[in-house]
Amino acid sequence: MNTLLPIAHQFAKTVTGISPLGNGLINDTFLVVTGSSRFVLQRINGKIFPAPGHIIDNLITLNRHLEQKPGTEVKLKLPELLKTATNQDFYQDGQGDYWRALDFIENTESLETVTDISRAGQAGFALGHFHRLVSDLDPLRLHDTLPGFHIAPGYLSRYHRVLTQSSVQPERESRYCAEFIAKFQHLADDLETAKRQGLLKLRVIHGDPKLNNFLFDIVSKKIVSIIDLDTVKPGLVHYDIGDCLRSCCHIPESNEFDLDICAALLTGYFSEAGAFFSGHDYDYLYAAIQLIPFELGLRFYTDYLEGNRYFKVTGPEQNLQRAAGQFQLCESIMTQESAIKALIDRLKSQWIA
Ligand code: GN1
Ligand code: MG
Repeated sequence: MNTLLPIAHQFAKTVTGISPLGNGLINDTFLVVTGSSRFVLQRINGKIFPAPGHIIDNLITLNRHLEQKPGTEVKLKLPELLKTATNQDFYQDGQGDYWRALDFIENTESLETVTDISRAGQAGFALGHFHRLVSDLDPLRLHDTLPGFHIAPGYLSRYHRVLTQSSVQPERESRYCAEFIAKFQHLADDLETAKRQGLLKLRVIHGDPKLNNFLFDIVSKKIVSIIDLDTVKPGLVHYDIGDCLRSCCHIPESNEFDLDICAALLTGYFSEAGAFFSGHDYDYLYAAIQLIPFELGLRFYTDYLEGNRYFKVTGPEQNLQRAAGQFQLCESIMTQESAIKALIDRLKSQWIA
């Protein structure tokens, strides 16, 4: 609190409380209470985001785009940047760290697991709505805030580099991860090859649409906001759909993939995105659903081998366990491949003549 107070004061005169918020693995996030309201204060992790100013530029571009959409009902309220006392969009402290403040969207909650199926439909709808709202924003107007993010072949090469330098003794769980990667590493190229071939096109993506980045209104239970916009940048919507599904369909007790949640989520998604999803987009949907948990497992495992430099951990083995969880989820997806593909075909036939 003591070290944070002068930073919070850059954004508000009276500060009555500061407490940690959420459980992000990259940035540091706090809820600041003032005499009259609350806001979110965040230190952007400058070791990971090479140009924090670009995140702020993108947020401004995005908010402006949503403000200028005549005839379109915008059902998501994105957090707005608060200015510092000197009218800046961020504050840079003595260490060179970037701090920004965002308005806190009141009367909302975020969830760690899907508590009932209608929540999954909501998440799909909200992601589809977000993609639809930005479908006419040229992705090249946005900065690439995190080069290499979701580029699976890049994560794989890094893994191979780290592996040759690692002194970690392969214990049981670690061997499972290494063997899983060796067996399925061919998956890493699926989406990037399709992108290079022009089959999948670059669009504006959220980058991190996991369940706890959606805010549900506590009364209506409808999603009213999508937060954590640091990785809004040019990319494939497939990364987003895969990421949303891997987080919503993950049954934590067993690391299995819940197909009913997947069906509800995709149905919600296509009610908004069906209009712009192309035949090729459908063709690569299963590949994305399978790839994103593989990719996240690969990222966690590589970080474990490197000594946990990227994702925050509470213990030295946490990234190893996270990795194993993602690989088990991926296995569960693979065992349900035909059912997932049948679901995709069913949805495709409703939208593509
Ligand atoms: C990171 O910090 P957080 O939790 O919002 C990561 C995501 C991962 C997620 C896994 C920029 O997001 O890609 O899916 O952890 N964000 C970045 O929990 O790497
Ligand atoms: Mg995030």
